[in-house]
Amino acid sequence: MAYKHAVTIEEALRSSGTVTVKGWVFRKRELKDKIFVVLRDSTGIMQLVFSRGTDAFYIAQRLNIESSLVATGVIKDEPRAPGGRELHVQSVDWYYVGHPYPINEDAAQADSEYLLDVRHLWLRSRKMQAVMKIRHTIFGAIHEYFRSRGYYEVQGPMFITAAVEGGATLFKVPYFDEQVYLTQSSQFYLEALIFSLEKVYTIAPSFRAEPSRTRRHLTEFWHAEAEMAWYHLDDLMRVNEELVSYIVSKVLDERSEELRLLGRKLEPLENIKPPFYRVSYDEAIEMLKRKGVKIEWGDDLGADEERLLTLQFDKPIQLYGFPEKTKAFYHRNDPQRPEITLSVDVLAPEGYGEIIGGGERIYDESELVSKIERFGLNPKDYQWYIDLRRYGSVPHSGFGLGVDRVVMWIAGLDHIRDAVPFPRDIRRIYP
Ligand code: NSS
Repeated sequence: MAYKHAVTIEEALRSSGTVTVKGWVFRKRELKDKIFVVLRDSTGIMQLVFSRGTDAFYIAQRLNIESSLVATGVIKDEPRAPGGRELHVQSVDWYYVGHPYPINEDAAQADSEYLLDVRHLWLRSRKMQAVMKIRHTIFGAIHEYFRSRGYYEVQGPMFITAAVEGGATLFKVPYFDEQVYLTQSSQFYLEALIFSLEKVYTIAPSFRAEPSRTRRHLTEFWHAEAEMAWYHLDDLMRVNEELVSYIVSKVLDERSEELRLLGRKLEPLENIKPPFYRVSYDEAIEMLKRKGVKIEWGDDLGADEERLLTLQFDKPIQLYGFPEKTKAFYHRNDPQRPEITLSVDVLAPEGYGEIIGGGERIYDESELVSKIERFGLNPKDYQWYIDLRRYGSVPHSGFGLGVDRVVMWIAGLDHIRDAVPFPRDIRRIYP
């Protein structure tokens, strides 16, 4: 085939002489005797020049934006072209004339609902391409972090029978003659696995029937969760700040060009190193009151309160010690102060807010049963989870990191939808 010996645009920009490139028409400008086509592939963009009188010129005339082609020509220096070089095309070896493209990238931001309708095409944009590359690096960094520190990768089921994070956001699914749910978190399954493997992690989808459309909620999101035997709250906070710092440093190393393309400021990211600020829930409530927020001890913090808090710090905050009733039943209460839990959320800076939720788990059987009852739940629904505490239970801790939220923060996006190739929320399940 014509494209067997083609090189990537990145390689073409570094080579000289005759080369073959393949890709898609990103821009096209037609003059009297020349056609300039900016070609894009997964590695970059490059200018192609077609001259009147050649067969290639008449093919180029017919190409619409996003039409595809393979072309051979000679590389020349051209300071005005992207990358400082251009390809003077001698032949078009293969091409496919697309319909007129329904997106004009220069005017693209105008209607984001439209861009969501044509998301399957908008993924070709420079912006989404950059976001997806950053996302790729973030997923890789999470795997590297855990695998290089003795964690085993495990998988929990997606069909489940009892709520982890409360019943309100469960998706019901018909399952033969029964009704089951889609998982909100793999946590309980990870807890079962620590008694075998001690330190485990998973990256999997979680599903929540979030009834409102916000900038940071999806109905299907990617959840990186870890669970560690013998770890206490302090050990957990160390893992949180190490993991988040590792992810950020990887993105800075590998994706600075993509961050620049997105207009992301780098200084706030360069600052992300352990230790993070540790702020107790009690202190946070006092800070918010001083800022004039109407809030009482015992209230949950929403996006607005989190935003206010993060804007006072130049690094993430580890917010710990939430009141019992603001957190799910499995959180271990502080033996010194039973009204609060040994829980911690990590809030990303610059207003982004919660990216991690976690804490110590109740490991004592009777303590767990009485808390399940205190929360108005039925211990029968949690039989196997309670059973874990009947045979050699140990102190343990774990957390869940919302990967899409981390992508949103690191890429500096306004909306979580743009962190995901095919976002799902209450009003959107297409394409
Ligand atoms: O509800 S969490 O705070 N905690 C859990 O699910 C625990 N069971 C995790 C664990 O300890 N293994 O969710 C964890 C994170 C949260 O901080 C967000 O970053 C993210 O998951 N999250 C979401 N991201 C996007 N959309 C939605 N709806 C969403 N819900 C949580």
